[in-house]
Amino acid sequence: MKPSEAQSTYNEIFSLLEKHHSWMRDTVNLIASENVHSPAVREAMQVDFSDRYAEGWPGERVYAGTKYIDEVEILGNELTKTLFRADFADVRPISGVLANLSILTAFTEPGDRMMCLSIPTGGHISSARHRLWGTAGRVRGLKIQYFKYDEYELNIDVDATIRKIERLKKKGKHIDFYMFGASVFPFPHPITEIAEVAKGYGSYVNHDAAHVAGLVAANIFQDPLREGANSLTFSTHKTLPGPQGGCIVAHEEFADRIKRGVFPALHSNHHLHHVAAKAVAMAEMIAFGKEYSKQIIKNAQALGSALMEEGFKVLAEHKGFTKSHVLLIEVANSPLQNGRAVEEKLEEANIIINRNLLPWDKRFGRDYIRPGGIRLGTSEVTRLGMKEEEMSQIAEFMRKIVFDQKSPKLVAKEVAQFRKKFQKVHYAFDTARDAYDYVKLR
Ligand code: DSN
Repeated sequence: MKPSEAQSTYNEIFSLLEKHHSWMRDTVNLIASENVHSPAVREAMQVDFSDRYAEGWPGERVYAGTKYIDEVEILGNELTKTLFRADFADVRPISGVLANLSILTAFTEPGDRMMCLSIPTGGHISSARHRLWGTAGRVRGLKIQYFKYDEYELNIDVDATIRKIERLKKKGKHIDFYMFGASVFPFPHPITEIAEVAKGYGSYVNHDAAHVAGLVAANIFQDPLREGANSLTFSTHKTLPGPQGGCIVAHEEFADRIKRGVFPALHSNHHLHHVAAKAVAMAEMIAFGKEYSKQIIKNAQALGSALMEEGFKVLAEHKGFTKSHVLLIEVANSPLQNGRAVEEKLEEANIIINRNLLPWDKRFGRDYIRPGGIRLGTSEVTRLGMKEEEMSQIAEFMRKIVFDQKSPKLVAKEVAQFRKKFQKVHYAFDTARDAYDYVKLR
């Protein structure tokens, strides 16, 4: 490539970035694992920390030049401890998967056995088996057993799981590690009774709160460290609206091993600008997290009701659809027939959602390419200030695409018009910039 061509590609990159920002201003984003962070979090992410090294723990660094980095990281850990009511916090993991792998590295050996949720029942790929290239199976070499799952309740079946644990134990198949948490997580997991059995056998219990970290922080979903979990791993960019990244909180007795699982085992340098941004997000959540999280849940429940009224089959109606930010909807019997077709048509209409396997999809020969369901989350629309009334409007847009087969291009215009009023981030100290402003530094 000639230098002049490099310059035009360089220009094209920036043009694509600006187009993305401009598109985000017009869209309704209902991806359950995403959110929009505040201008303050964005400011913290673009500081010089991104060019520095600070391997290790504050006060025990392998590099010089870290005096301010250390102070910010200590503040980040302290804010996280306050927010999660925890003795120990480590804001260094650079993703949720690496937070999980750090814990698995600290508390398991290859060949150990882990119990978690399967992917069709909401489990995450970081917990999956060797043959699925899951992190726990393929990278850490763990054998995987699944929690028994109640497809109607959309939750772990406690009695059947305990019977399974005892049955496996009798066969000499001890479970060394329990991973609660999920990527489809509408209802709190029943940790207490299972953790009691697990701990009776000397096993370790972690809760992967990636999706629900903000709700756990606000103490309105579940409180895993008080319900029997030894530690909590999570990502910092879902219901907790920080930068992309991971985090661990735990009871003090597990701190030393966790620190070593993070460094040196899995991170050389961690991402210091993201540590700064995480610290800012934790402060925002201490101040605004309760109010924000309550509205996320109210909006998810309102969206569930509104979608039912529009003709969608929203799961778990008998329990009010959800107690978190997430909804699961069966679309296999809709005119579009599968989650992928729904995802594609809605995207054309400026509504961003994702397709999702339903617990029973495999039995109907469906896979994750064309699953029977879609998953929706209300974290981002809530951050933009939307309330229950707007959820009805969103459900109406979705009905026009999925059931009325209206032109996505026309609906896209209506969605963009609807979005005009919701351009600021709420639940933050500073909101001078709009949520999706493109900030030029060149
Ligand atoms: N894959 C993400 C999700 O959408 O749930 C979690 O990492």
